[in-house]
Amino acid sequence: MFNLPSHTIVGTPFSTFTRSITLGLRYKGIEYKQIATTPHSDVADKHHPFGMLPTLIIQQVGRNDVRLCESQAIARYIDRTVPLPSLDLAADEFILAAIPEKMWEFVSLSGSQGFPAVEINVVKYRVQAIDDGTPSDSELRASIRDGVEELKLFLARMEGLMAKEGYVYGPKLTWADFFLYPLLADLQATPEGEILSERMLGWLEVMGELDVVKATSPGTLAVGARP
Ligand SMILES: N[C@@H](CCC(=O)N[C@@H](CS)C(=O)NCC(=O)O)C(=O)O
Repeated sequence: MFNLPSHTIVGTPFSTFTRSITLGLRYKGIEYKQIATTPHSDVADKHHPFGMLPTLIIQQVGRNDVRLCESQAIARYIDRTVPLPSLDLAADEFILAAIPEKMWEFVSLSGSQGFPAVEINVVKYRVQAIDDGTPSDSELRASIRDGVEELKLFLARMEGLMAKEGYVYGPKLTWADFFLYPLLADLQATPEGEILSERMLGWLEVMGELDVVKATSPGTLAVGARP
């Protein structure tokens, strides 16, 4: 293996986008340091033009550091520098997808539709209510009812893009799994996890057996952590 640069990921393990990247880094055997910070902290602002998470800092001897943000751009960097084991759908591996790029479609939908549907509209309110001890469970359920209905739609649509068993694309683990997993692991850790279908629960179980999933769970909602 050629000499890889050093890598530092800026983002709390609680951040779902950050976890998608640490899942990929670990799966590819890329060592990294992690600066566990929240969005819009001084350190997040210093490394990301919009103060968001994550940023990957790539340090190469004799060269200026590169700061790479946007998780899909980081995933492309990881794939280019360490192609194997692959997290892509090769032309002969896809099951449901008509073309390998469908995997990136799934990734993009997980971020653009899934993050708001899971985290912003539902999980965030539930966690706040747990931490504050108010509103009551029934008041909270009433206030997030619309969000939960939207979330059911999101889950059904994503499930429609998935193979019937195994990973998102059946036997082949891909970035699609790593981008959806942190969101649904958070959802499962809340009472609203009750809306998860049998297929999604089965998928979460399969994912939960991966070493990289176990290794990236400290600091997440599922183990009771906070940002
Ligand atoms: N498109 C970005 C989204 C990253 C993102 O939304 N990260 C969350 C934390 S998981 C964040 O920084 N939120 C703060 C904000 O939206 O201002 C990516 O793919 O990296």
